[in-house]
Amino acid sequence: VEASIPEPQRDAWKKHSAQGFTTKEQFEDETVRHVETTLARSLFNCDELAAYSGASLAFRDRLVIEWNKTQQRQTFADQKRVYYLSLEFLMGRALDNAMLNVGLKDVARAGLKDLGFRIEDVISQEHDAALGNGGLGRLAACFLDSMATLNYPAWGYGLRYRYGIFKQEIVDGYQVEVPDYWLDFNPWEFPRHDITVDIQFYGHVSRHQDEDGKNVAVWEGGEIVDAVAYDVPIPGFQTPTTNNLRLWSSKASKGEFDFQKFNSGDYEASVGDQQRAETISAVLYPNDNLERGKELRLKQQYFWCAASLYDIVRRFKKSKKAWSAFPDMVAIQLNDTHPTLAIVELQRILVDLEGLDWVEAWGIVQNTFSYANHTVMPEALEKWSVPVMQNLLPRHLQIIYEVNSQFLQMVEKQFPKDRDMLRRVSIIEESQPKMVRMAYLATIGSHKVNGVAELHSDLIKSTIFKDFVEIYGPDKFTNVTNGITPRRWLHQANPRLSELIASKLGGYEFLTDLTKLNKLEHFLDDKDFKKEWQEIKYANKVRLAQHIVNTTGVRVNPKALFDIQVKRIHEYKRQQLNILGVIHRYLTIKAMSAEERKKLAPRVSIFGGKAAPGYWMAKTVIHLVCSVGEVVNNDKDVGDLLKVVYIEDYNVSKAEIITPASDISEHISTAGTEASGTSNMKFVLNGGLIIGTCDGANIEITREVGESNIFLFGNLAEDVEDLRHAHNYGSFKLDPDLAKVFDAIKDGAFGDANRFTALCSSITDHGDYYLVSDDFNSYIKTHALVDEAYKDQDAWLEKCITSVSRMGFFSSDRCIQEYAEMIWNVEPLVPEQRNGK
Ligand code: GPV
Repeated sequence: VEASIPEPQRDAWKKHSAQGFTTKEQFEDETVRHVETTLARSLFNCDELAAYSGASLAFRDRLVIEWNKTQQRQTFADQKRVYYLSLEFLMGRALDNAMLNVGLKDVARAGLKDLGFRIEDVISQEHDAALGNGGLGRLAACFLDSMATLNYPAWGYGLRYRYGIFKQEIVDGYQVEVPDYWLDFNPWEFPRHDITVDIQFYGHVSRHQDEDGKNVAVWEGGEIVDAVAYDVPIPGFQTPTTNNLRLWSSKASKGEFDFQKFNSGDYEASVGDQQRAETISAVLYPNDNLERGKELRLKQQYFWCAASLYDIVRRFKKSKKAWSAFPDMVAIQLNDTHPTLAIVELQRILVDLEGLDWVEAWGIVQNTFSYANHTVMPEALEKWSVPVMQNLLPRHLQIIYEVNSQFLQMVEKQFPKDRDMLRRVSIIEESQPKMVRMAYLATIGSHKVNGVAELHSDLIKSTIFKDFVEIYGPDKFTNVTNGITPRRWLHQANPRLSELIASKLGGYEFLTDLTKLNKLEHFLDDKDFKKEWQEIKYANKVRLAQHIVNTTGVRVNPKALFDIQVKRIHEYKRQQLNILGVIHRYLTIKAMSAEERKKLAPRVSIFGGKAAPGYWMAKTVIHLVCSVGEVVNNDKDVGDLLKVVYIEDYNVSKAEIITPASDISEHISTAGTEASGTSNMKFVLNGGLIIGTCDGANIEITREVGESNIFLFGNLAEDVEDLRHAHNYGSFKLDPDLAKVFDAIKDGAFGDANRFTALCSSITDHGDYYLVSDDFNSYIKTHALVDEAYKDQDAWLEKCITSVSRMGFFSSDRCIQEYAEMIWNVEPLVPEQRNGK
């Protein structure tokens, strides 16, 4: 308040208030000004990167103006806000998105042309913001877009990793990881050096009497690290609302920076301390669907939770409301269990620092938090060792024990004498060492828990949270099926398709109400429309083919059927099933007569995705794909009938090129393992069909688009357990077609067979946990159906258009509305539209 300009000077201030550009002339003014002054370059020294920088700074100015106004408006409105806590935000590029969201891409295109640049070249200068691994991080990014677009007062909180997900290079058919230093020039973040929070680690807990004679816990000693805020503006689409993503960066605390060492000349040791502090936010853990329990990861989690909670509580305290009003002003959404310590931290703040009574504080905590679960796979469920937590966060461990003790007392009253129930639901697993089960803590500390697709939400209720459904009743558990933002995944990635749709529907309303796509079904007989649709798909395939030849040297025929699987490499996602199927196709082609080959539809099998650096089996799958490509692509017998390519370094900006170019995409996880999947939605929204299992959101996609418009295969989730049991205790019978594929591999058809022994034997000798053999026949047969269907291009096109028209449900806007109404209980804050919008 002391920093605000006195009343008499405010008019002068307002007169000079920044406006930002709206016309082409102004855009050029601003861009050139930034190139010449902010960047200190000139027209003799302006490459595409400088043009990108200048244009970005011009757009950034516009965003910042609305961002400031949005924050003022939200503060003034004094209503409930959402805080979305996620360790990952996979944002991708910002400039293209900013241009489209503020509705000035055409202005920028014309302006850049005047200045001597092509907009596409300028946009592609930007380095992806890749602070995430896969679906979980990208979901967070889609949610930010939807929350801003729907005018919800919402903040994202995350970590500002110095190194995001590694860059993948494929060298001699193997994945090589290269560090991704992305912060060299990042115009989209604002350091807030004035917003710094002290974060404590280690130390011990002692007990003191306060003035009222109350016994309070005091956490003392240990070390302090500073959290510095970096803010990123998140513009909504066609609305002035511009929300904030706050990312915390770690730094040695000023108080802690060891001046003793510094002054005594031990400069190196003192710098070493600095670097140790900075390690906390240095690197994103590159595991997807896997937790490894490393102490540094726990440090990251607490650092980020404590800084975010401090910020949220400080904002609440400014409103001078009673603590009981906290859940009326604050909804905190936990993206998986990674931020579960926020629950404990809020309880600590309320009880230890603010002096609330335990029970009242715990009520506030439960009403504030909600938790979204993203997997049932045991290896991905977070557990932290009690000794590790005891050392790093002694007071938090005490609080967890107290929460557990009160919870177990409640359970014991409800289920007297059920010792096994108490053992099963305890937050503390009685293992060696003892472990804190974070999913249970998150469930107990939240008022709602949701899964991310219907099947997944049902599965968590019958497996990991079965006992908790008995204890709390079914209403605590709910489903919110994932979605994707149509702005990035249709309008930005596939501008021509978006434009064609708009021309038929009479405008772009479908981008903010995706259910409007259903009107497309009226144009199934419109020949010109269908022709243009097909031309757009073809152009998108040509663009991808160009990318493939540029990056791999392999020439693929854009008239062939493009069959794409791009996602993190994981055994449960079954890229191994895909490549084994490709080998089967290759062997089949080799055995055919020239006549038979003529009848075959040419295919391009496209793979992409990163393997966690320590995931040896996943890396072997990449190597097998590359090795098969090496053989198949150079086999004269095969020619265009089959090509196999691995696209290096799959990320958000590559996805924007790949997604619009599929004829069919693969979503073929073992039933019951993929919580939802979101790339399935992206591909169908872009006019591609799916081959998939009855898993995750595939099931709901089938319900929406109709069974005749999707290629489903394989065993059902309900049968998986029995099949696995039969593998282990009955006799395992390898599928005969798959056996032939393994024979070819073992014969060295794709190079040294030893490199693939473990991959093959995981299926043939070690229980085939992911049911590759069980689903193989069904998979092959379904691919034959795909081939057949593709021959009738007219019918195929009709399937595609019909599917797109029925994808309205999968907008992340619908998701956010469900969260807002069912879980967060927040209202949008709709701004007055300016400039006659
Ligand atoms: I747990 N997911 C992810 O990307 N990383 C993780 O560590 C975990 C889950 C994914 C699921 O695998 C997808 O099925 C889901 O669509 C996505 O989270 C978003 O909910």
